[in-house]
Amino acid sequence: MTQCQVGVVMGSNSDWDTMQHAAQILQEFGITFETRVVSAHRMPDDMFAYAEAAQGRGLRAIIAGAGGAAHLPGMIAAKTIVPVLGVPVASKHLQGVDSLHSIVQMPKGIPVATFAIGNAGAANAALFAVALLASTDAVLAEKLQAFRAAQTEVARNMTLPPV
Ligand code: RP5
Repeated sequence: MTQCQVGVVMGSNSDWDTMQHAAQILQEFGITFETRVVSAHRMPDDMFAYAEAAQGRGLRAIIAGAGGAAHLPGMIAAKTIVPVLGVPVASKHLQGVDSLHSIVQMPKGIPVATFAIGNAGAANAALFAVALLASTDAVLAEKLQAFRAAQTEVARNMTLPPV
């Protein structure tokens, strides 16, 4: 396996529609990353192996997305001290509120940084990973500042329809 800065994992390939938004941001910032399906309940041994190897492989953050009883981020966090950023994927019946509660309600001692349900959460998890890496990378910090400035410009140029 090649060395990557960030791991993007998810419980199913059905999570990709959401998680691709994390991958796109990482790509935009030139972060090296890998994407994997690591299902907590269908491949628990693989999940533990991935988490246990993460630090030694040089991963600086793991973005983990899952839906429903979304135990993947918390279980990965239980097996590594690499920061885990959890993305609640929208579920069919409860629209991702179940995923959000599953990820955000970690008991004291094992944190998972939890983001919004869906695409915005996936993108923001990646931006958070960028910010983590930017704390020791001046070039990346400049890119992040430029990204923010571009957003500001877009907002400043927003117009509203006449009443
Ligand atoms: C979770 O169950 C996955 O993270 C996914 O969000 C959800 C449904 O998985 P599939 O039935 O689509 O494979 O484990």
